[in-house]
Amino acid sequence: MKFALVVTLTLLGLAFSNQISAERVKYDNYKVYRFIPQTEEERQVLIQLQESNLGVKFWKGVKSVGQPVDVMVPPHVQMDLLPAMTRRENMGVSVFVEDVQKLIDQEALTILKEGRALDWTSYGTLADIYEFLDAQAAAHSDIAEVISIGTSFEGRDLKVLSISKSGNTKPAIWYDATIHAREWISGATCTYIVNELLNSADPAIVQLTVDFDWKIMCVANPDGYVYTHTTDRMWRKTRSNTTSPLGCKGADPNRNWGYQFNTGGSSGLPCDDTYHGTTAFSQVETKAMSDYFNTIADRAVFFLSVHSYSQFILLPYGYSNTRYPDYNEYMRIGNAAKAAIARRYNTQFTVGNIVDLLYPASGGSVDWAKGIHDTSLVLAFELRDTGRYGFILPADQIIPSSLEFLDALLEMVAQLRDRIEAKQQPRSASAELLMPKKA
Ligand code: 0X9
Ligand code: ZN
Repeated sequence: MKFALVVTLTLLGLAFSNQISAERVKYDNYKVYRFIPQTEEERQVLIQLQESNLGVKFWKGVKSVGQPVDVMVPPHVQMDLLPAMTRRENMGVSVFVEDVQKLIDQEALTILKEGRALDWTSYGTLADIYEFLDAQAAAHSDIAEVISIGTSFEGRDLKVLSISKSGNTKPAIWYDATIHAREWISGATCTYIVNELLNSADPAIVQLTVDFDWKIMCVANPDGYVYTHTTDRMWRKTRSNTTSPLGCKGADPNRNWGYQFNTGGSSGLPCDDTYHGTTAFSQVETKAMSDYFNTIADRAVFFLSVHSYSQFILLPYGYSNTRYPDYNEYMRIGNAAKAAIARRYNTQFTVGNIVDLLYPASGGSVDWAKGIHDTSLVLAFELRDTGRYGFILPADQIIPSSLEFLDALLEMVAQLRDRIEAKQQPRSASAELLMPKKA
């Protein structure tokens, strides 16, 4: 009890100081611990810690017994927390990140210099990424354009790069990244893929834009992304106002979609990282994305949402592990993508249902795409790494991560092509899968 009180009070103080300070949030001597609960009781302890949610930030939420949980812990809590946790005999504890601020500082040295174009050896700001997208669209204006699908809470354009050699008649692929602001590798990989789609001479890559139209949103949460550059590298949510008297901002844009909204694995508390918002699509960003997807849903064959970290290929649903008719087909394609990734650098991804691999999480974008539109293929990715650097993946991994992800993309699209061909043969099972259902 005493322990809980001390932790609560110190963390409350921390929550306040973080909220009211307009300065950069610093993480000096914050450590990331990896806990591996060995019993249900130990798992419950972690859930309680997660629910306290004051200053201790879960980089990866509590899963099942035996599965790792990564928790970022402020220095003054480490002394209280660690003895309490390690008193539990079996709980595996190791330090994964010694000093979060050191990683952030190292990364800051590699942020793209002002006025330089993206080169995928450093992370770009939102301005860099938007400039790149605009320049690419201008240079390929016969087949590409940047569409503003709306405006973010803070008034920024929500940009989708549209690539179509067909006059928008071909099957379409939706691909979004950085819906969670701190997951920088997802946005960097996304611009790398855009560059390949528009500039590569490799026939296999050229074919990707011959057979499909692409709608690509490399920064789905621009306000949050800017905030990770200016103020808090560990920010996840949007930046909208909430009713919180503490002044907490933002909702989790991957808990805010309108299918099985608020049915578990999301929070009603505005200060939480998984706050689902007041209603489904309360966030202008998810509203704009879903409105736009509605306009292409009848020819969309793939809804792809890319996050980091953990190296997972995730199948819907996140609200429950309900199996659907094409579940095994999704597993097969996921496993083919996993094998394609491993071929290059032997990077190991794990394939499976969101609930089975992670935790229940309702209101996610892939649940909406699958549940409302039954888009032919719906997958979420969690890119590198498995926790050594977590969200602060060094920039020298942008290119390798992008190359292996491109391999996965080529494989998944090859699978889609097979299904389109199978569609020519009436009554085939695959053909059924490819026919989009009306909302
Ligand atoms: O919890 C999430 O939203 C994702 N993990 S992350 O660490 N990147 O935040 C998992 C996405 C799974 N998708 C759904 N829950 N629908
Ligand atoms: Zn994410």
